[in-house]
Amino acid sequence: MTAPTSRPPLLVTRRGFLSLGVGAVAIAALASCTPAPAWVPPTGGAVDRTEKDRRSTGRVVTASLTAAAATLDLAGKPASTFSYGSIPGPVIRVRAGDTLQATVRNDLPFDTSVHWHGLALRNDMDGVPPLTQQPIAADDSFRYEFIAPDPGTHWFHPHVGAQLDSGLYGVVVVEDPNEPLRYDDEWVIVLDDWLDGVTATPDEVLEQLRKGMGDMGGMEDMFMRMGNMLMGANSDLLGGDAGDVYYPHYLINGKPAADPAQFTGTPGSRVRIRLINAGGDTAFRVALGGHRLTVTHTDGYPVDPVEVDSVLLGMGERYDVLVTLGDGVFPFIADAEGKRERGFALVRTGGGQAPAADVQITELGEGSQVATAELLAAASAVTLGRRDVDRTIALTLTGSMAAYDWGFNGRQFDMHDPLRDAHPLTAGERVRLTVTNDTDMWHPFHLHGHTYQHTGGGPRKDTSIVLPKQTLELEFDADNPGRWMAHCHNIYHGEAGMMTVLAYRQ
Ligand SMILES: [Cu+2]
Repeated sequence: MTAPTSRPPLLVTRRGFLSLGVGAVAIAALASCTPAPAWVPPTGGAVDRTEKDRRSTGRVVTASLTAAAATLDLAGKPASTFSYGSIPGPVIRVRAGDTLQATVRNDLPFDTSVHWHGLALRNDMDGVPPLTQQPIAADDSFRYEFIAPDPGTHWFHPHVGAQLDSGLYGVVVVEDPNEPLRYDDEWVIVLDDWLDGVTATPDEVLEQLRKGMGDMGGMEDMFMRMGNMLMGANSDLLGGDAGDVYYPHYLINGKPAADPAQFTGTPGSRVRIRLINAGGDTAFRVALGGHRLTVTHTDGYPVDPVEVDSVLLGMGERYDVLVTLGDGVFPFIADAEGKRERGFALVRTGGGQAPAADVQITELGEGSQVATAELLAAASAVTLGRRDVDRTIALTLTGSMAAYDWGFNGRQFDMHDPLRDAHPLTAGERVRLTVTNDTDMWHPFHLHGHTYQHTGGGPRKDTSIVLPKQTLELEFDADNPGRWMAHCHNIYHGEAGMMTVLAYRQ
């Protein structure tokens, strides 16, 4: 074992012990008296008891997913990729309290898993190998089975490597048996940045990014493509650098702007739109030309309704909006924030000429109002009750594009030793996370297994944009024992090491 010369070695040999002096002796003694905490395992007693206590309807919904090679049609040009049978994958619908039994068959040429993003489920079904399960090997299958406790718009994707940046993603809608919203129609709209099978594979992108950019000598401010990297993508909304990966396409429900997805409806009808950002490295600012949007939910949880022109979604975030449709043909735009490109679709309720894909709309223009988490307040039914914080965990987002050494608290995560730097929790605690972004770039912070509330009456969420130099204070109740990832949902940052674990002590 090697250790930095400036610090005493962790394993103190007799010789080292004698030569290091009193301070090192004290450290060594302390280390030997503090056994590694015994963590709650992902399966067994505590996890089973928590599942048993979940409100259950007794109804079982079955789903069958096959992850396999696929071809995506990009306006007539085929792209080789992987999918769950379609892009996006299926929309799985359950009611709150139902048990979802989803069999995943792996016809991919590599290991995979399925993570159920946003669901506070039992730990052994969270889909994070090797932390919560063994990976699903090629030609093997795995059955996920869990109670889906809370209503909301959620989604699923692999939690292995950069697979999420292929076509492997789908939607889970947990319906509210006592749905308070009134609407005539519902659209699920999944946004994605696309490169697989066109410019590179996600693995090739990661390999290139890992080399780092080094010192660009000021060149990083110029807007240009360099291989799979995009330089100079800038956004005031995101506090600077908007993203670093070049994507040749931005998709709405699997369709590029050149062959736009179409949504049809009736003038005057009210539509609930469930928006999901399944991208790898792109925030989307979403608007419907000629319409205002009423934000009702984020990350599945209700907020006090707010009317806005557009909504900003970081990777992994979901927003539900209500819109009352006008009469005509309208552009639905998902601006790739800071990247000077867009996803484009059409909403048709009547006759008329379809707008061009590059149409400018006031809803995305100067002075328009954008919904971000800061603007929102949790609906009273889902606020965390007032109580004292039992534990504060400081998570600092660290690293740089130059070195591509993204991490937490200066440490890069190692999936082979996932509990190495785990932050301990005890069941029953009110926990405050202070998430500080010490980097020059925004990050979408995501916590598994729990939905926190932004302090000061903010929204309940599981994925939050953290701007450069910003600190978010997030609180949650530790009521779901197990080992849970907290990570950046920029798939390349996460893979480079911007992940950590919150683990319940036995
Ligand atoms: Cu990040």
